[in-house]
Amino acid sequence: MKIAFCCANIKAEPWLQGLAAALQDIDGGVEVSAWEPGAPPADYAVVWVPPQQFIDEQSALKAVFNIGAGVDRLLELRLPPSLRVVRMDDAGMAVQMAEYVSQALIRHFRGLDLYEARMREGDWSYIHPPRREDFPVGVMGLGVLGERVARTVAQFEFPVLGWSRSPKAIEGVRSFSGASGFDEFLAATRVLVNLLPLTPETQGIMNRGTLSRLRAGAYVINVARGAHLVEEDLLALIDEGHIAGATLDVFRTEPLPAGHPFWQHPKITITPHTSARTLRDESIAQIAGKIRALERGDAVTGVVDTARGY
Ligand code: NDP
Ligand code: OXD
Repeated sequence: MKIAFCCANIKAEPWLQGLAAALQDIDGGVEVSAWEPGAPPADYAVVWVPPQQFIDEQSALKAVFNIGAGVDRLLELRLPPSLRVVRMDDAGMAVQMAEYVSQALIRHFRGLDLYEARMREGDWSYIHPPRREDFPVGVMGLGVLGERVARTVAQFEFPVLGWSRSPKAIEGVRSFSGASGFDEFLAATRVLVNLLPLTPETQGIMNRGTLSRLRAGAYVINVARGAHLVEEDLLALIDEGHIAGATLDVFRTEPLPAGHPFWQHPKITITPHTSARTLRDESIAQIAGKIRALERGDAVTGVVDTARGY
């Protein structure tokens, strides 16, 4: 079995060794190599933002494994309609996302930034504790990551709402779905968490129109994709006082360009697309398990519906 590794900006060697070790006992043996133009056809591919040439040349793939949860960049390529695209599902990302969103929410809710500034000035004074009921958290996208985030936040006894394409039954989460449920979801939300995939339907979904419908004093946590947010609209709504601030992990242009207003904005906390990193060992174990399942003819989870876009 041949496996081609084609991941932009990722050191190949540990992946090649890890995949070879995880599949060493497969029937007929395994050869894992970093792809180069003109390489012989592989049976499986492990990719992150591969070039179109890779897809065009590798026409015998039984499956392509995307080593991230989001497949938006991969689906920008011309893919053969029959190509099976498999994304990472969880593989250690859900717990990271839950801790990242929880810290952003709690930091805002408890006023920890303000305390930090006061402590530096030797100011030993308290902020009146806010009421949890006044901070309903709305999670857009209740998939592998969003559901985990919603359940975790519910543990802290915040009211939790969720919005997805299809209705969900998640304990402690009020579920809204589809276009018809969106307005009610927004109107009831104070802290908006975005965990949608980037698709033509969700591009720019956080804009003046939608963000204005959130409860006054809203807070935005974007951990999905930069193109979900109309950045200028967020800045304007913060200036106007409708939105209290934001924690942003993803941006329209990454790395965030020098001079971008987000770098220095006092009400915006930024991180460099790091809320849930791909974990190599967990990902290799998941990919190897799925290759074994596919070889046996079994179904695997995480297969992308390329027409739907996630
Ligand atoms: P899933 O595919 O498991 O979940 C997607 C969710 O979004 C589903 O609940 C789906 O609804 C919902 N959804 C999709 N389209 C719509 C729509 N048009 N309207 C309403 N709901 C919709 O994805 P994951 O949870 O694994 O990942 C989510 C995203 O997080 C990724 O696509 C990626 O962009 C981002 N991400 C960011 C990372 C970071 O470090 N910042 C790391 C990892 C991922 P339904 O359930 O009904 O299908
Ligand atoms: C992902 C990401 O999609 O890292 O997994 O953003």
